Amino acid sequence: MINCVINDKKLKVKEGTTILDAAKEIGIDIPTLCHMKLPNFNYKNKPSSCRICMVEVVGRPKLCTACSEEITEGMIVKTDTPKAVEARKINLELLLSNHPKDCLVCPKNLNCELQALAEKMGIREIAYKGERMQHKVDASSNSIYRNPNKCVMCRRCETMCNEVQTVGTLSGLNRGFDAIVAPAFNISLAESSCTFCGQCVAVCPTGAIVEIDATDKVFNAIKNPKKHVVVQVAPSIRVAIGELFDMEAGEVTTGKLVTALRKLGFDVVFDTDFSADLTVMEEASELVDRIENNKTLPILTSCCPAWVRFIEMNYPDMLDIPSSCKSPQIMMGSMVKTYYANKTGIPSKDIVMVSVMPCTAKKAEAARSELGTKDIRDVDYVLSTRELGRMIKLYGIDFKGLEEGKFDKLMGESSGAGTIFGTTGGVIEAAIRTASEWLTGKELEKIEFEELRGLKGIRGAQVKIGDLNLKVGIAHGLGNARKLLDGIRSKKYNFDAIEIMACPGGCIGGGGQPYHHGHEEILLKRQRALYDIDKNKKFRKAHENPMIKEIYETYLGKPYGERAHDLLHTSYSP
Ligand code: HC1
Ligand code: SF4
Repeated sequence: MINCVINDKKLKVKEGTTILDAAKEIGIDIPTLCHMKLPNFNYKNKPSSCRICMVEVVGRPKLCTACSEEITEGMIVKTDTPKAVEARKINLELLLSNHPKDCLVCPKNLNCELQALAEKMGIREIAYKGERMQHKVDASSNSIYRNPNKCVMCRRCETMCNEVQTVGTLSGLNRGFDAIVAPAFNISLAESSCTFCGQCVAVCPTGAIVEIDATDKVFNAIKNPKKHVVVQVAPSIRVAIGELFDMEAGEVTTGKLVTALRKLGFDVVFDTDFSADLTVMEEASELVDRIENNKTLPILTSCCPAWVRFIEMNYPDMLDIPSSCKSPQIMMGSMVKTYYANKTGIPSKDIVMVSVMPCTAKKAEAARSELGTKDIRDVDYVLSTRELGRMIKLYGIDFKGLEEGKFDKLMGESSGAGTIFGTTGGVIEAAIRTASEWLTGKELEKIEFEELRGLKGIRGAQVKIGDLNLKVGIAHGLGNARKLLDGIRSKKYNFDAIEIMACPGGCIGGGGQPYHHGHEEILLKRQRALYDIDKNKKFRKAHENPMIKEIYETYLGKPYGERAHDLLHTSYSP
């Protein structure tokens, strides 16, 4: 341990601790804009680009940046001297001078870390006026909107895209006023290698990278008397949306969410947890088929669209591995436009299917040409958790005080298996609960597969199913997915079944979720809440869900059968 003094307070810290982290240990919050570190998820940003965290080290003529400077034995640090505070303020003023001042209409209004710093540091006028950078905005994709004029060059997005996700779409270009973070040669995101995972969106401190907003389109559909608007909510929304309404992370808000959606005017509210159960039925059938008939293994889960785009672009030779199952969001859309349309007699052309997803890639997934026809899409519009939050606020709905509503019957009941889809490890655990009982013909003694849980980036476990030792691999974050796929190619890894989710943590950490602003505990609370919901569910295996049984008996026929194939499966192309 190393001794130091910060603002007259003595403390001991571990070797390698930065001044910023040491100060945090004793409750001193040094402001910063570029800093980003999530130890459980094993990532941190390149330090000291914003130069907001200036502090004085006694005996040194120059100030230093607290995020990059490590504590040394006997170091005396002062974070609150006029010299340090003044330097921080000047650096912030310089950033603000080159920033559009349209906070009132910015998508990040009240969520912007730059705005919050300006308020915290008492900025009341723009000190340096004059020239400003001028870049074109990029609205080329269905998912992500880039406005480089709001970029503060903190490079968090670049770190996420290159080091965590290893996609390599975003990097620093040009110098001086022309400096931006953008795809190579400044091509548009739609033309680039972007997977639309939205991890750049999740960490951008300003409004430089945000989701494409679909709220107006959804309001217009709701207002249109000729349209019947059906909405579905993804598993991880219910444990995160409360954060937008001053509730604790991980507070379960399922019933309030349903009531809020009805108040907004949606005609029918279905649960993506139901279609996650449907996915389990199909995916577990496919797994059993591949095992029993010696077909291609490993099987890879295919519900995460950023991950699907990643394998299509980077591993085109491995496209026989992913399951052919559509994702739960698309399965729901497909069932609504067929099964629900048949049952109700409402023509599918008059039904608008809206999804609320924690994810920006789900917007791009809904637009994939093979998922529907030109006129009748499986899913029409996708809202992020944040967009739904804005809609609820616009209508002045007191979310916290809402009574508990219930999903509509036909596709609203789910098992705990469907719910845990929202966390890393949950999709494969859900599939194994069902596959295991089908393969052995026996009821599981223990439903929870603890060995598949946790947050390690790449995990492997052996699951005993009768005489079979199923080798299961799990990766979350595309960088880990890359390592796993490379390991399969090189035969370093030998798995039978694999789950990959593009976002660190799975959908709980999706690019459309309420901003966690670097508080890792938020992701952990969301994860715990999903496992709690599962624990308290009446049914915990997809094949026991009575609504799932009914849909197969009355409409789909056999799982993995002909009609199920038509409606619930897809194919991939490089
Ligand atoms: Fe997900 Fe999924 S779990 S991909 O993480 O398979 O987005 O929550 O809806 O489709 O069910 C996301 C979440 C979500 C799908 C399901
Ligand atoms: Fe990179 Fe994901 Fe952002 Fe695309 S969405 S630029 S892949 S971090």
